[in-house]
Amino acid sequence: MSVRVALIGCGVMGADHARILAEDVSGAVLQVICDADQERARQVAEHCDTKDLSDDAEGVIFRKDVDAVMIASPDDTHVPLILAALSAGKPVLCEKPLSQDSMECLRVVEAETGLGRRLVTVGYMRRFDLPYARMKLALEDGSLGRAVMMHNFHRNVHAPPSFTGQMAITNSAPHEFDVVRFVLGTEFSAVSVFQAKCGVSGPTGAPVVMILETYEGQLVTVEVNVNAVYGYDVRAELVGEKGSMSMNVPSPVALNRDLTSLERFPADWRPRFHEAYRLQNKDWINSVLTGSPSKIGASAWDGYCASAVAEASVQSLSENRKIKIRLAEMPKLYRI
Ligand code: ISE
Repeated sequence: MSVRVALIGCGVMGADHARILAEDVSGAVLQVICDADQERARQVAEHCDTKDLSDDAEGVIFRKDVDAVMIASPDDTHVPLILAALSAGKPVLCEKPLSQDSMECLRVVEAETGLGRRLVTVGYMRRFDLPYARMKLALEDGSLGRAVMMHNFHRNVHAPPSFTGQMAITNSAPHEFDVVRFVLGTEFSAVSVFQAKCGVSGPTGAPVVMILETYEGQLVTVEVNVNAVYGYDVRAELVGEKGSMSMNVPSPVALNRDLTSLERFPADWRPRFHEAYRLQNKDWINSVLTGSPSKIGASAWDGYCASAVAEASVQSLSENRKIKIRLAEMPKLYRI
């Protein structure tokens, strides 16, 4: 049995998802690739041996020969397309963020709750990244003791010119907001945000540091620097009462020669998280085949939480004060 997938959006992420589905995930068939830029869609389709192209996003969602929908189109199209997929009763994997507006995220939560079954997965793929999974396991098996703090570093080489300083918070940091919730298994209660002063930032914004508190009394730091220049460097250290766990990144190997130890940083997130994307997409196809929601993949509720924390963080930065994070009540559908 296979899952016929409609892919909507084949920019950087969509093209990567297309290749992963076509080459790395058995049980998935790329039934149709949809993009406003038909030439771009044709190139991706050719590479993935997909016959059918379209520029009608809503149309492909309702096609009878489409079983599931993958959304990798611009952020502001995510919620309308997810709502269409829900009205068609089709499972959907949508790239992060669910929406930059937490109230808009709640529209998806409400629609899915009304359906009474979970069909939405949000592409916070770090849940499938081995180092984060090992941290979660170290808390579950007691080897670290109770979690006390988690320090997170999220550094991009350069952000695109369109990337304002706030997008370091609304576009990049939601990865940490989600994966820290996943690892610690708790919610954030407050956030304080600070921004450095540095010349290199320009319109894309200087580095930001967020200090988050959890309802369990833990402290979480998140540094996002979208102009780190030296490499794509994403890592974390989890501190427990019995010890700590840090990540050996960027590379699983170091080349040692000429009195030097060399590790290379990737230029962007795709090499660093290739395996996480593959596992996420494989897990999603399996959940569609079995009809039971993933135990790891981020739900619409998780997508709402990440966006709500991002909004509070933007408010903290602009008002230069600590902001309490107040979430809506979690519907029963999302209680595992
Ligand atoms: C980008 O959208 C991603 O999702 C990457 O994983 C993240 O590292 C990058 O900062 C974001 O801009």
